[in-house]
Amino acid sequence: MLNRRHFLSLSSLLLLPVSRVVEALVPNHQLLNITLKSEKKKWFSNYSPIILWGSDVEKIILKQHENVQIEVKNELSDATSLHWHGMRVKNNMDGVSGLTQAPIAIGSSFTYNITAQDAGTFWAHSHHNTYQQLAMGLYFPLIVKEEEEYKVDQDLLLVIDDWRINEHRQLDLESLGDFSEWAHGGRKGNIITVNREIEQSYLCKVGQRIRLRLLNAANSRIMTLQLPVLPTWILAKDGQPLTVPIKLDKAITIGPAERYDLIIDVTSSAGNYPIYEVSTTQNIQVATLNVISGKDIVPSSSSPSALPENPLAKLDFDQISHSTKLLMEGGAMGSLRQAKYQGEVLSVNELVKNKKIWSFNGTAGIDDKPLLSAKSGEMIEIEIINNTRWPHVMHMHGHHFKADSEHYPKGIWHDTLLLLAKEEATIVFRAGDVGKWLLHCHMIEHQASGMVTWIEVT
Ligand SMILES: [Cu+2]
Repeated sequence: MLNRRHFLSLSSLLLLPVSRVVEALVPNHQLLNITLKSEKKKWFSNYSPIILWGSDVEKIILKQHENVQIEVKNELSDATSLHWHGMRVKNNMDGVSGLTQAPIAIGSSFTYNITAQDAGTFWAHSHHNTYQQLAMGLYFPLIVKEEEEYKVDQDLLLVIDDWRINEHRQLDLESLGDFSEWAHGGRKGNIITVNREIEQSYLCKVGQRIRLRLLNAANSRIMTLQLPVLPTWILAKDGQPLTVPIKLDKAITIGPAERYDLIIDVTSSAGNYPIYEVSTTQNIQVATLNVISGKDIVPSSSSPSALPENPLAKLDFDQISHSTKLLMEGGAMGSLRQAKYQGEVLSVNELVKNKKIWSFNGTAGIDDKPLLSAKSGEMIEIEIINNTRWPHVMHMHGHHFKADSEHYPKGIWHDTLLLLAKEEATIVFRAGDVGKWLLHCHMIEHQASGMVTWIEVT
């Protein structure tokens, strides 16, 4: 039986305009056109629609190995660029404005040439004035389907975001750039959406096996999701399959930009099964699985099979050619006294005047020199030392790595890694394509205020 709340959310779903899901299913050089523009969402009755930044696509679905040209037209009121997070693209397609491309000016276009090397759950998001543009919603998910279909009864995608809303029920733009937040845990929103809607509900049937793709699109909120008590496994992380799916029997923590693919077996009876975000004292209901009777025969709930491996280069831990440290310092209650900024050593007071408060190896903001330079194919090891009182979520562009972190199943791949306050972790990867690859904190206010470096592959 649907209660009134769920009836409202289901009926509002039916009234939504049909948005565009671009499926590029014809291999080889298909051209997609995407327009970046503002969009209106009727989230609050009795208020004008809220205006977000987005695009004319809801998501992109590609097939593994497919090559596409994606012409991105910028109809926003600011220059921009798109980064294809987790996708192993050529460096000049990586979308980092100021490093791998000039920003796409207002009214102009840029064509990204992308080959979907790996199947999995990825996303595209702004990499220009990111702390503003990401907070305004400039992103969309990108799913690369396995060559051979991985059979489930439903494939659900939940892109979870938090938004800062003001008293007029519009995006609170005035608080963008609040430096106190930058020096602490970053910008947090006051409402949570799934797939850019409030109170999403998903219809499932008893007996179904569901692939649930989770993506944290927030600027800085580290989310902990309490899923329904149903047999659940982790199938993939950051787009890369686990060799053996691992049973999940507790809440799952997802840092900004991280993705998880889960398998959930709906073995219980009909009813509403909420998903809560429980990282704060408030338990926020973010979505509901609305389970109705179905197959009648409840599955035996056997472990799901693994996804086929993606063609990542194998790691050889005995052949590491480059070993370096990355010391994180700064932030509120930190010990940072000075740091190099644009070639000059500045005191903390002077750094703050330049909106910098975090450093990597004594440098705040991007440096002319890379953290390290390696030849394509060489093995790299970076020991990350979080000597701050804050968590950070490190994202390596263009590469997946392994890490000796205790919070994650052993031996899995990441493109984004959560490090808690004072934690250390060593990441190991093989240098990929030639170019300049960014390495930064994906709590985007931390990136903006200093936590960014890059590696050079020659
Ligand atoms: Cu950070």
